[in-house]
Amino acid sequence: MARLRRFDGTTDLDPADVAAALAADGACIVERLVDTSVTTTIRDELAPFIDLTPTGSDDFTGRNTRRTGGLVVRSPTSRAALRHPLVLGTCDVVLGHVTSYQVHLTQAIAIGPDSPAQQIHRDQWAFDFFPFPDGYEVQCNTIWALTDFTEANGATRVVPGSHRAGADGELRTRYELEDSVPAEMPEGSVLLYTGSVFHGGGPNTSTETRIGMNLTYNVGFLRQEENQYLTIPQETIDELDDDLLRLLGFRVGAYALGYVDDLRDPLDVVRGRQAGRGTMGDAEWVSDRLRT
Ligand SMILES: O=C(O)CCC(=O)C(=O)O
Ligand SMILES: [Fe+2]
Repeated sequence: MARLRRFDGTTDLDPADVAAALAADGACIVERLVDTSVTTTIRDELAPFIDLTPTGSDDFTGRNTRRTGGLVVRSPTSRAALRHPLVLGTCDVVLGHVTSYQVHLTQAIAIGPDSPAQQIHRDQWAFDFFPFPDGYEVQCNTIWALTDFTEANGATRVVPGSHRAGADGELRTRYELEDSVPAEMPEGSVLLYTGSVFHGGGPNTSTETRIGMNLTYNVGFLRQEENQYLTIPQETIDELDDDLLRLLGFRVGAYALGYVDDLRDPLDVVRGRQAGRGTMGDAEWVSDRLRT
């Protein structure tokens, strides 16, 4: 069984190397990318919300797993992870074939003791199982270890190389737990993986709760899984800078996706600015395409 490639997050890393590992295997691990003081703060900020989150209602979401969203609102410290330069640099490469990408979802996943494994899946199945061409990535994803991830406590399971297994369809039940390896990593590390690689939450046979922070990104022409416009209240919007809001989807994707009324930029709308003549997305790129 192939192992996952590992990088030392305490050294200076080139996003191109991380992206190359994703192209080769569909997933890789960057160990200790943030200090445990950061993950401790995020855990503390989220604890009251995780406590109030109900457990999942089916096997896929996990009947003893709590999925807590809205992390940009609930954990100010998670915002730095969301825009970590190594992660965004990797997204720039993995999703470099599109005009823009955005945050897809933010979710703390707390897998409680005695949880069975989640079904092995591709995250891109969320798009109604559309069979994206092999090699065409629509998502670049992370799971940050907010606790240590061990095989026993439910470390994410990944099938290295399965991102190139072919387009979807009959593949749906192709991989089982035995085909996967556990993404064991110390707290503060991050697992990066594509939307195409087969993976799933591992079985938690321990007495601890495993907490991961799933921060994912998708191409600007697809819908976001977590609706950021209704998740982030105006008070929080007012605290965030323009770049982070754009990353969260407060922008026009491609040429014209997501504008407001008279072709206004969503960022102008939430900032209370009157737009001039309407802002299109990547107009130059589109006019080039129209010419050729
Ligand atoms: O919790 C995990 O380790 C993975 C969860 C997952 O893959 C999912 O919910 O899509
Ligand atoms: Fe997943």
